[in-house]
Amino acid sequence: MKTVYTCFCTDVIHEGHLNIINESLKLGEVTVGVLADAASIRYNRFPSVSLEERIALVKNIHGVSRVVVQEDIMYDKVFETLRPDYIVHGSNWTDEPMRAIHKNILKLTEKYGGELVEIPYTFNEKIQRKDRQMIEKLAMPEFRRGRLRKLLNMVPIVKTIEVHSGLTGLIAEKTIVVDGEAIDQFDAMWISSLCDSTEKGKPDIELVDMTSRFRTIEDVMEVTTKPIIFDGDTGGLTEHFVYTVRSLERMGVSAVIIEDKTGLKKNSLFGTEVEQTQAGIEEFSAKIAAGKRAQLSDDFMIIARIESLILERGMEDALERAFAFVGAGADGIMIHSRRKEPDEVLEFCDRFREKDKTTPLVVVPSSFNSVTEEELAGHGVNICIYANQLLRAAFPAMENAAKSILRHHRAKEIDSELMPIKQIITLIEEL
Ligand code: SPV
Ligand code: MG
Repeated sequence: MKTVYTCFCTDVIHEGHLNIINESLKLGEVTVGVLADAASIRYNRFPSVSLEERIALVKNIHGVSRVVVQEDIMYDKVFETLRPDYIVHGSNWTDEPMRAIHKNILKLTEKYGGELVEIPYTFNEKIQRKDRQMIEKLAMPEFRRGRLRKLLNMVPIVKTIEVHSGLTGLIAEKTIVVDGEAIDQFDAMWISSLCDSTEKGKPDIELVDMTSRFRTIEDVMEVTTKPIIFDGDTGGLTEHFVYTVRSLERMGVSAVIIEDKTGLKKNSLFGTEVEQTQAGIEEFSAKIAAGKRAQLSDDFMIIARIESLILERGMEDALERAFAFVGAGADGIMIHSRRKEPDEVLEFCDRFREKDKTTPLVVVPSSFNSVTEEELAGHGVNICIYANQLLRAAFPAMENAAKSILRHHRAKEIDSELMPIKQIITLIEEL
């Protein structure tokens, strides 16, 4: 009997999948691969049910002889180990990353033999509704909040991009790049105080109040499913911070990062060019402990950010603070620097990891931007935040458009650099 293999990357079984199984059964004995979580988040989205549940769903389908876990979205291991006579796949190859997968399967059938059988993709209103339900579920506070902790156990480094609006949220949510056979997308989003303030034409000095900051979170949440890390500045008064923790948890935010500064906060990238005061270890530890006491859910994280390197107080001070803040209950440590090179940050991470193997480490490589995610992960970093790049990309592009219109007294000259009108009017899908 011939062997047939098909892979499911889904949380629900609908008529499209049943059709694939029925067509596969006409060819031989059917093995179904269930795509592993880590591959699923790179290729598509975070699964809304566990791998075990997905396996059970597939096992229950009449006619399926065997279920295996497919670890990678590309089929190399499938061919090496199973050598199927037929690979059955939906014929939806028009966009990336499907095109890359198509290429990969064709390459492998050439090498190992076997035949790709394409089944017309079933897509109707009922299936579309199911798909939307899955996405909506991922966006719900209860489901979204705990996802950062899950990601920390799943990926070498949580790649986090700054967002400050619904539109930038969509970029973080949907941008996928295909590089040969590697597929990548961001894991999480950072609501930066710098970008949230700048977007509103305000300086980054805790002037934009929490109500407004929360409104930004809501705008992002409305159109995304990925977990959110909130830049909580200094956390404000401890008496206020405890309420902020509750509100963030309720909204479904995964983590807040607060920095050990006191008084008027200025952006860290000014360093010692402006007057900034670091909070005392005891004072800041008390704020963290109060936040942890106020927290209701298990999954929310309070991450302590250390400004000793920014304020040139030295490595020993940074390390002393890190261990003290972990002792006070911090769920993670962010170490910041504004040097051009990553050396001091990497040294901090190495020395921290000598004593603490588990507490998540967060790094924001804005000035030391030559460092790669892989290098950071190699030094024990768990979360890498690209804290301001989307806003810094947008401003010069918008200013350039404004100048061109002023110079030419019309908009024709800038048009070739702009998104086509057809694209902007269809960019946001209607329900
Ligand atoms: C932010 O993005 O607002 C940050 C990171 O806090 S930094 O601007 O580098 O201080
Ligand atoms: Mg900030």
